[in-house]
Amino acid sequence: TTEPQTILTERRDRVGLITLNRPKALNALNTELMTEVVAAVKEFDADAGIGAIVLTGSQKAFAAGADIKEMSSKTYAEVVGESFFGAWDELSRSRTPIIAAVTGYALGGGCELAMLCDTIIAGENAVFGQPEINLGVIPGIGGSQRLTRAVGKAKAMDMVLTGRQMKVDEAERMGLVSRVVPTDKALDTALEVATTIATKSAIATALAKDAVNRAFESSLTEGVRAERALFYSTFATDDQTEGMAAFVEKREPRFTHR
Ligand code: CO8
Repeated sequence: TTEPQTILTERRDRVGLITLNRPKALNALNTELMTEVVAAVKEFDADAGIGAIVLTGSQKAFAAGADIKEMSSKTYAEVVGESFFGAWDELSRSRTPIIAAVTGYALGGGCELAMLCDTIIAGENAVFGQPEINLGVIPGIGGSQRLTRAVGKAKAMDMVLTGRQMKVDEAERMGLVSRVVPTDKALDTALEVATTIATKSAIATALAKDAVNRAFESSLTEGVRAERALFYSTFATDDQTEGMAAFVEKREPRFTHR
């Protein structure tokens, strides 16, 4: 396998860190970067030694969108034929929780990529937006759907139709991000959150993530039923036995992810 050219990857104990690394293009998402991020997430997800993944960019830009220079000359036949950017969908198949650490611009595909992650920790300088309308196109990596689910119809229509940028305080008020921290602390905070998650039972975190995601994929009755079945299934794991025994014995649990 060849070394990735557009990202950096690193393991920190049970946390996998992926850093977008096209600084000259403000981490614009091109096909190569997409392929490398998807491969890195798949590799971490398949690794029993990794319990959480952090995805980040630079202080200036998480990602300033899909690569407009790569896209601009494509024809309809080409984008349809190659299922342009379809591989991004594979990120939502990761069972390992993915945390976005967003500083600077998260625009267009960058905002969509952050929303493909399970939660977003933002620095004070973070800026979100879906500016595709300014280019004569519309969001294409789930933005119209995930932004609407995250912030509701009125805000999503406002953002998608005007293409305006949303500063971090508005994004926090809207529930788009889970925490706002000083810009130079965003990555550290995301790594701390990931480290906390990675100490839990990996089976339980995967089931918990699945259960929360059901809220977006099903009716309330179906979602509650699915949650109950997933909850019951935790009683087939060693980690349930260990977690409850540790509580009763007033000690820290030693999860084996079994
Ligand atoms: N694509 C390609 N290159 C980019 C992009 C981008 N999205 N954004 C920035 N760059 C490049 C610039 O061209 C520039 O390169 P160069 O030095 O060679 O001219 C370099 O990065 C630095 O950018 P700026 O000089 O513009 O930096 P500023 O600090 O002045 O401005 C901004 C920063 C405001 C972020 C500005 O760069 C900007 O507006 N960028 C474009 C934002 C945008 O419109 N993003 C949406 C793109 S469309 C999209 O994401 C659609 C996704 C759906 C596709 C799905 C298909 C199925």
